[in-house]
Amino acid sequence: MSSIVTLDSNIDSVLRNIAEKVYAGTRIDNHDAEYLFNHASLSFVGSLANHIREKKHGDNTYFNRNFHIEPTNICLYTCSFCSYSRLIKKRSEGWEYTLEDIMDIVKSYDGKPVTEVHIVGGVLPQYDVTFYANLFSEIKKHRPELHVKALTPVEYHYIFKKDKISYEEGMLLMKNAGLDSMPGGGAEIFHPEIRDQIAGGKCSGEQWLRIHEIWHELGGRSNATMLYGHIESYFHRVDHLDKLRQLQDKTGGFQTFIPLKFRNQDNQMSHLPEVSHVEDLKNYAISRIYLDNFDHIKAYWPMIGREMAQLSLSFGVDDIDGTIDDTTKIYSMAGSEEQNPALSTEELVQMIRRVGRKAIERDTLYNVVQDYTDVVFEEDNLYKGYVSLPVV
Ligand code: V47
Ligand code: SF4
Repeated sequence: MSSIVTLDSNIDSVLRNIAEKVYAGTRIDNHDAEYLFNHASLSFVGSLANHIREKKHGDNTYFNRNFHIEPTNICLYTCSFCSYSRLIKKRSEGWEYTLEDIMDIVKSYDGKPVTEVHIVGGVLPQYDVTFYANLFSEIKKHRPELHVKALTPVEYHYIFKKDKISYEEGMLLMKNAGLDSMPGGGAEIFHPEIRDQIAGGKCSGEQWLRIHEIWHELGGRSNATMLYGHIESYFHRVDHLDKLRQLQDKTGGFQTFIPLKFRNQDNQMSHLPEVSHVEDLKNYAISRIYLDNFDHIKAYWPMIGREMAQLSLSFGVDDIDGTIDDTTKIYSMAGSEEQNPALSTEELVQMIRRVGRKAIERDTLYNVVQDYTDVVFEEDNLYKGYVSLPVV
């Protein structure tokens, strides 16, 4: 695929200037990004984002083989967008896994070719520093090569404060116990005007950023997210991206940025409508254009659905996460199209191929596990000569 944009002579001068910056490889500023959100067409931002995506990765589109473990869905916090948490009052509707329960889940993947376990869930007092340190070292003892991507600054801030240890001491302890990387959750919207209204008393934007910074200083890698499409304005989104870009300039420790679309089923913000697919694609594209120092932009398919994940690959996205194996409930409980998210490796590969991209299985740190370009599946013969193909 190639992306060539010819600039219409009638194009507004601000947009022309932004396009020239992008083609020259120059960074856009916050005003530019807000201008794109407010005034640019979908095709305009899409072309620029696709140009950057192809410059960085060509047609390569990454996925991995992973599973999630959510130790509990009961939580002390009360984030107003959360459909997943059962407050302590409704404890009977929730689950609280013991270390043994979690190890049984890990062991159920023995012999399967997964490379990553993603662990994240609610915040409760019994899941403390000792619990998680023991859990990480048990997983490593059992399956040393399995990458442990676990917990966010929401949990770390809570457990370190409870144990009266500093972020620095705490993150070092986690690293020594076996933590390999940190997922991007808990970021929501950093700006206090919004965060104070939606984040239910959990860690601040500054604390989220500081814990990632310390982790990066220890040599660790992590991801970053942004929960968009609720009560924030474009100013707040750009402010969020700005904070991430600044930290990335300092540490270089972020791998992937994952925009997360607010889903409105069964939460305290259910009265808000969800944003359109056009808005989703614009948001991916502008994130790709603005975050010039992030290698990857990920569309999380259990959240936006398979077809939107395919479309996003023309709007700056180069990664669609993993096989998941129906092990996360965060999005099905919030109203996602994907009620039982699980895709086989073949299905993920076909999803990527059917929009003309190359499927590359990666590990968590983006080392190539397998390039599927020349791999032929039985289904390829079945659909030979067909004009319309199924999504997967
Ligand atoms: O922080 C919760 C979001 C996040 C809703 O790092 C919601 O590879 C939309 O961060 N509508 C957790 N979003 C998930 C997460 C994640 C997912 C996949 C990959 C990675 C990675 C990280 O889910 C939370 C919150 O922002 N969330 N409720 C909702 N109703
Ligand atoms: Fe708890 Fe996370 Fe839900 Fe907030 S988003 S209530 S921290 S489980």
